[in-house]
Amino acid sequence: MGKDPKLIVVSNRLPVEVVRTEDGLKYHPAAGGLATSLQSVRKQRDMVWLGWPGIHVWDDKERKEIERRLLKEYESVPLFLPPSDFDLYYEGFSNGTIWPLFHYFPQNAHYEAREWSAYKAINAVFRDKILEIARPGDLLWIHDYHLMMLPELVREALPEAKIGFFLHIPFPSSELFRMLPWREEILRGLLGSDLIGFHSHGYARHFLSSLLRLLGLEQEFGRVITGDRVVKVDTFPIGVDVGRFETAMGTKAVQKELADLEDQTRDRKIVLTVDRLDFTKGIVERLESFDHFLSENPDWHRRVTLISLAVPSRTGVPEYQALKKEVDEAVGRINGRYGRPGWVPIWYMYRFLPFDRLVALYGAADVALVTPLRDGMNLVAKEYLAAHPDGTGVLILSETAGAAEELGEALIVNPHDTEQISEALLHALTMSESEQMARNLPMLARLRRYDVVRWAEDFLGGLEPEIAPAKQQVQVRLDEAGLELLLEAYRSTNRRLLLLDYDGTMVPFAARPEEAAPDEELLTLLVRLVKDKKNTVVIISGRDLETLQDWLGEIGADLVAEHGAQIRRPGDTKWTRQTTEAPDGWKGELRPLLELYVDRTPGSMLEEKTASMAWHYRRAEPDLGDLRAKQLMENLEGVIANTPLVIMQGSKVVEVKESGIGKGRAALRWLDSDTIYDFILATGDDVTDEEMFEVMPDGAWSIRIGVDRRSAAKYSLRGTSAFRSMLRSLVGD
Ligand code: GDG
Repeated sequence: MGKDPKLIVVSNRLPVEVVRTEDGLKYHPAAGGLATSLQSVRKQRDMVWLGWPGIHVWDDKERKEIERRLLKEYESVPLFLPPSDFDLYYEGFSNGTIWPLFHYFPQNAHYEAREWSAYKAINAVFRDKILEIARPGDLLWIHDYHLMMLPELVREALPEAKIGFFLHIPFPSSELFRMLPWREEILRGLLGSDLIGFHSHGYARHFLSSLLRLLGLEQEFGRVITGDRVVKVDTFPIGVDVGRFETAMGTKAVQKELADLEDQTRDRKIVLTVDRLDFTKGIVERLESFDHFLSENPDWHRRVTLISLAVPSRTGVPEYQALKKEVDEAVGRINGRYGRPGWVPIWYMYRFLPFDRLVALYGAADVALVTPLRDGMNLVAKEYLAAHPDGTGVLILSETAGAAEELGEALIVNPHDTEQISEALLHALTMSESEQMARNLPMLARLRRYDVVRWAEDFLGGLEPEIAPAKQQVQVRLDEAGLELLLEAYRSTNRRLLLLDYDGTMVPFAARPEEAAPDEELLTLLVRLVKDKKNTVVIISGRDLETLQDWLGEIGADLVAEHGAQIRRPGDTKWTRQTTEAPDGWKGELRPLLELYVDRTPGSMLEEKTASMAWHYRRAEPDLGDLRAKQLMENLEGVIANTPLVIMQGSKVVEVKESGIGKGRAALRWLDSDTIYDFILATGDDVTDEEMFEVMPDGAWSIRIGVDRRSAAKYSLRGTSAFRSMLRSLVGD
């Protein structure tokens, strides 16, 4: 096919269902939704769909036959999931834990260890199948809450894979999400992706805040660094195939349905609701609102019919059976109370309708009442608008549906507010056609622009390799070829200066600074570098001298502590304090202010060093920490104006220090010495290292560790483990 790489779409269910009937196996393709959206993608690239075919099959011959047909006719690869784990994974963990919790029904969620195990086991079955069919360069697009562990499982086996994940349901606030006993595992599972997509900005924000609060991972413009990888988090609100609804409205079949409907409802207004029968959809609450409307507005009796289509769902689950009973009863009660000969207020259908009939209902409805208590997006709202291309009709939409973020011109309601919904109904039923069009046409224009095809293309585009943002001084990422050049330069030189930062460069950040001690491998590497007579190795750190002494005192390197305030050369018995013009006693004056911030910010702490005082807030509640840091900086700025003190903000730390102390000035002690170095390497990760990069002579290898951002360094390396492997190559491993 085309030059684009193959796309493997992975979801719990295939877009085609295999059903066993008396006449043998039948294949029912699922219309609409994802299946349609990916039609146009199919035209541009090879694509296969991997998922459960909706049937358990034991007979090998039958399996082969299903496999053959699905691949040939539906470009689908069926995955026969082990029945022993299936219910625990599907009804259990997916629909009994994640579904209610993520829809803000924690009281409905249960937490069962064996369901969680089955969930992981089934995700691993998906992984195994992917490993069987994926080729290098293929794109993987994993869908939805049934498969949240899959990205990490695939990543472990295929570190170079391109993996996208899209969540179709809400991602809840971190306060809810943290109730899940396996919350960290789920987050790590998702972080195996390169791109994680959500319907709304709110869900993406919740996810990022869970990453920060539960895993301590920070984000920058939706990019999260985990280990050596960058994971992008972004918003892709799913659209509908507007053209399909417009076209359907013009067909004979739909027109006939419409005529029949009009015949039956005559001059009555139609209010329509369409949902899967699920507790998240707010069906009972909505019926109560309709009840309220009828009781408040007797003049609307006989003039309005509520057509309520409820699609059977998870019918084997007791909670869903109870819900069905509740809905049945509410409908019976309302019809009993208000119904008159010739007028049934609610027409209730509990079934799945063919597409034409559904479209006819959309077309006939004067009002669509879409009031889920929570919904990832809600396609019904969009489909209703698409079925009214002239812009007539009124959409009443719940503020807690993802769609509300895009469809702001609808009548937006709180799905729990009976009074408000009843008023919205009255407003909708009496709305002028010009107001209807003024509201709907802008929404329709948006739906046409960002339809389901654009949605899929947009997501897949986000998965393509990133073009570096056009920033000034973006560093060159040291790829294999670059590292080879560096190595060549290293090997062919004899007086080499290595200026190496410690935290964030040699070791990743730990939650507590004291936990970031060097491991055995690092110590061995450093000793080997120091032992090489051609090297001068300088560890140049912001750490206090005791820690540096304790951790690295024995390796024989030059040590620079506290950003240059203290220096110890190999063989020295003592550290040398670098002098500045700061008056004695400045710390005593500033200490009360800094201590005030420690008291006001739980989890933060004060560190005193020779020439500086640092307020650390890595362990504070993140938002409070950031706020307090800003306040502290402002406060300090006032106090230290016109003194030889400066304020520095590093990674989760605000530091006041004597000016004239810094890694730049410290580095100059070696650069300006009598030795002429023929190879200079400077590595660091944060703002305090920038001063060092700035004083590097031309020809030096200055390398920033971490994702690309503005820096005076010439090069960048992705993270501490990339740095570690560079060290290994330097010593010849
Ligand atoms: C999940 C998220 C998100 C319904 N009844 C009939 C019928 N339908 C079709 C509708 C619509 C679809 O089913 C329902 O889509 P929703 O978006 O409302 O809800 P979920 O199925 O829960 O989907 C949701 C969605 O994923 C996409 O990301 O929007 O928030 O929960 O397309 O037309 N179709 C036919 N007969 C019916 O009786 N033919």
